[in-house]
Amino acid sequence: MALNLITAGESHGPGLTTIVEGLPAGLELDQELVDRDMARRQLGHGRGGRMKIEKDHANVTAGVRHGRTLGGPIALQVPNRDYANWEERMNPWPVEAEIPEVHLPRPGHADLVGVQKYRFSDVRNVLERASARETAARVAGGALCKAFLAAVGVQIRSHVVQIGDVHVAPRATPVTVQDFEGVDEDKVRCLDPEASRAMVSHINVQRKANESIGGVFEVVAFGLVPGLGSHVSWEERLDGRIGGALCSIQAAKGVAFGDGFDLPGAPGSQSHDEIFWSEERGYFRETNHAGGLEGGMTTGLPLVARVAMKPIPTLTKPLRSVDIASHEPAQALRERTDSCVVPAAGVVGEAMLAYVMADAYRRKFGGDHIDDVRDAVDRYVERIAWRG
Ligand code: EPS
Repeated sequence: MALNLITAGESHGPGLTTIVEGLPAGLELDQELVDRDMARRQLGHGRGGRMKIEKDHANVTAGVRHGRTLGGPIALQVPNRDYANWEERMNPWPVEAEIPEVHLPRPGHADLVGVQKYRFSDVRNVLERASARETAARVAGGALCKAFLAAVGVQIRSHVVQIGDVHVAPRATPVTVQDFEGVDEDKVRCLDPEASRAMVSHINVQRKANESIGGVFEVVAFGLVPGLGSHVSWEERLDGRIGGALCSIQAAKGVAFGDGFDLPGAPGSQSHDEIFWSEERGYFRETNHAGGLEGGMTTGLPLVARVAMKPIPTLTKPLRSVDIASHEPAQALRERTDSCVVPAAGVVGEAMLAYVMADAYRRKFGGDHIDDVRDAVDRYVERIAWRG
């Protein structure tokens, strides 16, 4: 049994829809938890005017009864408050008014290639769906995946480790779930207060200079059992599945697991996690260079992924482009925009990792009711004598 997560919706259309198919029946859900993640995604220093308009809330319209899943597809609706201001321009049906087309593609956005590929003359037909507004729908669905994972003892957290050229200080000890207490209160969702202050002022300086700002977030899953995913075929290797899901986030340009891009420069003897066994702990490791993945499978150590985000491509001082109607040089479309979305992207990363890991649990353990899933996990944990 695989899990599917589908989103639909345009940034300034009537709303976003998410369908999550494949969760077991009997799973307890909490509206609060969904809306909390929706609100967390709207946080972060560097967001623009749109976040003052939206206050995201997901209405469940299918698949749940009295707070428990029924085993069928679950549908979530997230209305776009801003639609009230776009009703003519984004109406699903023809309108009387003359709606001018957008002809100025932004370098770095889907705009130009999208109109070429889909035979459009109006860039808006592309940008509305390409917009990172769609991540609100992913987060709504991801919250359901997180609820499923929590029921089998898995927690997912994220934090920002770099904004522009400002990095967090290297940690003396590996990050734990407890370290994330209060991370959402920090303006850039960073665990290092000194780096956080420097990140905020970097955003302020760059924003004043009409720049957008990229960075890196880290997303961590705690409590996974060893052996999710598989080495037997490339499609089942979790490095690929997780990497694909995280790189599908708008503006994501790279993913690294564990020591990632530092590994090529390290000697082999310091790149792997030696194996130990004791009566008390069973198999254990003292390091996690691999970021919790070996041979495309979870090792049972925290799964640690870092995602590099490019500076977002809508700029308040636009780059050079071409008018697609006249082919004359022109400045790219200038729209209301965010300047830095890395803190929010971390929450989206949680949703994507939650989706892939929930899918991995569904594939490995099956089960029509959540208690069947729990029983199957318990039996497996007992068989491999995993102590967590
Ligand atoms: C986005 C542009 C901005 C962002 C939007 C993503 O929207 P607008 O054009 O309406 O100002 O605010 O993100 C969201 C609306 C959101 O909910 O995250 C883009 O071009 O990707």
